Amino acid sequence: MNTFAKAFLSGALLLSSVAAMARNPIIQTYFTADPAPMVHNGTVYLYTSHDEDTTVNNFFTMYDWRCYSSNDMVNWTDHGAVASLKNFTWHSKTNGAWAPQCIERNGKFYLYVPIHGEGIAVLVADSPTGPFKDPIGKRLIDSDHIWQDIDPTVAIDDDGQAYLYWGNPSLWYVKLNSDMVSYDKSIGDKGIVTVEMTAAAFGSKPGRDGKPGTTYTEGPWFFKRNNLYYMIYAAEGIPEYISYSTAPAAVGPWTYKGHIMQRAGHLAFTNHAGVIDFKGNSYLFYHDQALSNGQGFKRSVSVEQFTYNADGSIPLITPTKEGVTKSVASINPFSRVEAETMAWSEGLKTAGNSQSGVYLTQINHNDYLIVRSVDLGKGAKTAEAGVASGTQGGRIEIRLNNPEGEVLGTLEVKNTGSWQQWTTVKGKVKKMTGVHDICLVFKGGEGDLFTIDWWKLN
Ligand code: FUB
Repeated sequence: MNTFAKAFLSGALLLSSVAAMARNPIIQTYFTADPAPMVHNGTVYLYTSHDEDTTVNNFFTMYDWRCYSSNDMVNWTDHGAVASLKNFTWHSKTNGAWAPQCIERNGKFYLYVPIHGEGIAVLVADSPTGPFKDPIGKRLIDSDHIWQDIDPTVAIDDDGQAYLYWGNPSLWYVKLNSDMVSYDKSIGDKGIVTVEMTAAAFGSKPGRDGKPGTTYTEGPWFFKRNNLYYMIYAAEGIPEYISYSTAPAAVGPWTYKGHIMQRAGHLAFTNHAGVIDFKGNSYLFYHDQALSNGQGFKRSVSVEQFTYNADGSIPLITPTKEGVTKSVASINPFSRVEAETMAWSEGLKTAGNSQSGVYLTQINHNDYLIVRSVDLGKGAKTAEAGVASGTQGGRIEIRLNNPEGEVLGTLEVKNTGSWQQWTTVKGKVKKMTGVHDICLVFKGGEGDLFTIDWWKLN
């Protein structure tokens, strides 16, 4: 078991008494932060930054950006690291892959990312999960304050004008051109507009220099809903609240509206919001330090469902372990379910390559995953899974609800010759009808047992 797995396990053991119920944090295989959800074609794509398992120099240790997707808001499919600092050739940073956001325009996906200390850059892809490429070969935002150029947030207004906001502790914006990779240089300072930071706009708090300032700190999340423009942001320094302001137009003037999420026990010293409406519900994504048992440089994305007040204001939202309790769709197990699709797991990691895509790895005895809201229909007779093992193999127990639930069937996995030599294993399952949570529990001897790419019922 590697260092991460051990660290994970100690956190997981603390959580284990509630694991059967816990839905937050929503990703357990990696440390994820700075959530940026994007709704596209009935699916939520969640872009995150990624806190490495090993923190270097007691500071943010972040090399790449990850993507997850969900159709039901309780199960998340891991698409791996979709971009990294290595996507850019014009800088020399080996750390600093901070808070991203992606948006679609005319069938292309634009991923805006800060490289801490190098400013804000953009990548483009034909699919929400990449591959992403650098279309301009230089930083996007040409400013003289690149250390403060972090946390880009982007939205396209109804008239087609796209706005990119960003910044810590100031807030700037540019009007992106329709190509999404350049901006209108005719406004502001060579195209960059500095937002006026007033107490009325962002609440009042002494600045770092002791002079009057505002609560705005970083991590803006900009969007429009029902003719109101919202700016949600991390506020009030460290540890951070999440607060928000609204405006009648994309460029303001902003009016401070107060807190959305206050400080709470398992939150980290930073926080970072992403808000979406999906299938008739509203959701606030944020990050906490629950999984790392209190390590602020090892954060994890969580999500809460909430309801806007009738006047469009946002209620105070409590961070919970339960998270989203109601799925808005069910999983069809009669077509291939990716093994990296799950609501909860313990002890597992994902890996990927161009041949196999993303798969589950570091599977040890008693590790498990839970897939929620699986529609077993009229029942299945057999199950199968795509597996590989370079060692002794093991078995997959298919159980109802949780690791102690009723065993529906077992799949035996033998050595397949190598970790990339994939084969399909099959077994019988008990008939069970209706919608249930399904738990795959992995059993075997010492060490890594096998890897699993997908499973399905027949
Ligand atoms: O994740 C690195 C930085 O921490 C982000 O850019 C900020 O928003 C804060 O979450």
